[in-house]
Amino acid sequence: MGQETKPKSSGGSTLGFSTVAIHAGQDPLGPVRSVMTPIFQTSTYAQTSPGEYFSGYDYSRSKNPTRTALEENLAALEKGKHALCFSSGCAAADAVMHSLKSGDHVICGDDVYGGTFRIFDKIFKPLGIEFSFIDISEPRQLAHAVRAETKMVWLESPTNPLLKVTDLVELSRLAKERGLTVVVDNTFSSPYLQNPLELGADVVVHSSTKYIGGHSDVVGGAIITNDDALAERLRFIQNAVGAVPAPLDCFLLLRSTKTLALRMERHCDNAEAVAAFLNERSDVERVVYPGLSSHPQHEIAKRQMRRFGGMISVYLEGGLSRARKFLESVRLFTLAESLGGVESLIEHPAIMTHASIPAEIRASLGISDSLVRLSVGIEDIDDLIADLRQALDVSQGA
Ligand code: P1T
Repeated sequence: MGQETKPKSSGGSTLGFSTVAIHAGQDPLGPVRSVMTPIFQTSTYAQTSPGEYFSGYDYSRSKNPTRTALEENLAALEKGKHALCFSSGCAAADAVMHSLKSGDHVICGDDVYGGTFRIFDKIFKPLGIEFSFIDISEPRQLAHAVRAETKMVWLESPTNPLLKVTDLVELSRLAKERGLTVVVDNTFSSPYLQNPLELGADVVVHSSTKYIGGHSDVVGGAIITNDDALAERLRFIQNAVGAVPAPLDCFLLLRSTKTLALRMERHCDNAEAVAAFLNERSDVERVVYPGLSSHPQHEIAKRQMRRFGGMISVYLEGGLSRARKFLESVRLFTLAESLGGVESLIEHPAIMTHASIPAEIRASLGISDSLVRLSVGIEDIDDLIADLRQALDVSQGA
């Protein structure tokens, strides 16, 4: 069996998601035709004459074969032409922002990961890039925020941590009318549940630390786009700044994408059951999950997502003391930052992941002391529900 039987990428192909995940970018390589892409643990490559190298690789900050395989794989999964991998999701966001210049203006969704807000507010704002934060789940708000200097719209859908959903087709259409680049952080959906490029977005960003990695053992990021000129600029920034992932991390992520579809299906099954359970509890004030018909953008989520994901946010009755007691009482769920791994995690956004957002902004958004965020893993659902039930019971009246 030769490599020609393996799909090199999904470009224009009709292959299913898992077939692409398992094969794209991963032709058997090298003298022993290893089925798994090797970890090319090398910083440099031999040249035949100064500036001439037959492999196409000269130095691993610029390019590394394990990273190339991952980039081809992620491009195929997001239905894009170009993918660029980074050492973290924040490094990917940083590279996108470096494509702008001082004086440019960015319209950003008002609910984004705290670290993303921090890069914009504390790194790029002082360098002269301006930001307006708006509720982008109402795409028509865009018209009020646009200026002559506006270049980019940045959003998450569903958002972290409030799980707001934006109609990406409508937003992209409105942004395109004004010549704006639409960047969607697709971390919460993963490429399995939603492909923003197909919905009209220009750029997709991922923290591959989350569902793409899926095992809480790698920190990584990625950018995917169909825009040749932007990809070339980002490739330059990736090499010049150098926030690239190590070959081992690329290998681990390649291993992970092979099971992304299976994991996502189970995350969704479990999250739907957990959301239904929490929804029945009288000591839970509100459950926020795009799969519930009570979610304000449930119909949009149904249209643009394959399923509704593994993330749930809940407002508990009883304020901070109840939330704290609840978070201290879970046994299977681990109290930790991050999300998207096979194991269930739980956290308090106001104190943990979104602490870098000023308190008054958090309050106005609804990131309150009674808000708890769950990343529902792929354990047995009865065990997860039993754990939440006992922690809710124990924390009552705290
Ligand atoms: O942690 P890093 O790989 O740098 O990714 C940053 C990032 C970007 N975008 C979204 C939507 C994210 O959720 C994150 C990281 N988020 C967490 C660590 C968290 O617990 O929410």
